[in-house]
Amino acid sequence: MAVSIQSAQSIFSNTEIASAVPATTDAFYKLTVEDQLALLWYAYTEMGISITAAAPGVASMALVEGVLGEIKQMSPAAQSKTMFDLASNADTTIGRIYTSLRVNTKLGFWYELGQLMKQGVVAPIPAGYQMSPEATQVLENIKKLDPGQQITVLRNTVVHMGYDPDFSQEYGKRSAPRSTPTAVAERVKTQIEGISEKTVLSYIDNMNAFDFTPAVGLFAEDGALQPPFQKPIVGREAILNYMREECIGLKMLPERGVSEPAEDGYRQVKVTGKVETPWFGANVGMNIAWRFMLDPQGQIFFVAIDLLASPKELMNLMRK
Ligand code: ECH
Repeated sequence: MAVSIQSAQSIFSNTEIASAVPATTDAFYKLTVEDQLALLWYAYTEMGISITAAAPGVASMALVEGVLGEIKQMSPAAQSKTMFDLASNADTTIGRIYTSLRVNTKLGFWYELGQLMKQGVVAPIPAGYQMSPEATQVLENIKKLDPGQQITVLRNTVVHMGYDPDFSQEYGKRSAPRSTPTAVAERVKTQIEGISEKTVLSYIDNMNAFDFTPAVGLFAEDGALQPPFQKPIVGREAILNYMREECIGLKMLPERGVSEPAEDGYRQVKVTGKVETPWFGANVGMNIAWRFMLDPQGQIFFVAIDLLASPKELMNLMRK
């Protein structure tokens, strides 16, 4: 059977992914919007991990200063309604502006609102608000997740707020801005125990330097990248756009891996390690696996990035 993206998706199929994340996210969306907002507030404020001071730097906050200023001027009731409208995907001007923002700017926007809520400048969740038993259960489930999984749930909810007239959340529909790569002299060369494939090492080096053009050059023309819990993004152009949107400030810390021949001269490589987001820095290390399928020319035909079920999975390099 010839290698296809579909067949590559199941390499190292015994990798245990954090399926609690989509399960919790599904349960979250069954709640009322009032409960969703209250739950996010409690989850965010009680999580015990904090956003690093430098984080909003990745967020182009100038783009939302106007909207934040407008919200500050509103009555408390109008402020609550604005948040409700965003969370319920209502068609409002602010909802449309929000949808046009980059992911990091959306996160920065809610970060600022959270600060303003703490200061009492923006309406807080009403004191004594009683969440439904279902919402309390979802909150309890979130608290049991590991920090990397908790921030993934939070991020997903923020990304899906706002009003999108044509549901065009897909990559490739709008182009993301270029970034400035780290100067060559400041780059550190990655070493991964058990891995000598140049393609894999260069992938990590370029990603850590935010040098996305050469990173994408490592992919086959019709290669694919599959982010956690998502469908594969296919083709160099779409992958480049995705990286510019999602990968600024990420720190990849691969630890170990295994490499073995696959059919038709392909090679399958699994690497495990940590990834840090600029939002939480070293406060949260997400446990990650990269499952690469390299073509006979050594190009990346497919790579899946998995959020792992538990730290124990970092040691799971079984060949299956
Ligand atoms: C308040 C109450 C009202 C409602 C809301 C509130 C505010 C919430 C706030 C939430 C902030 C959340 C944040 C979450 C950040 C999460 C970041 C994550 C990043 C994961 C990245 C990974 C990267 C993997 C990849 C690799 C590759 O090799 C290829 C690319 C890629 C409380 C006011 C809403 C403020 C800041 C989870 C895993 C390794 C696939 C990207």
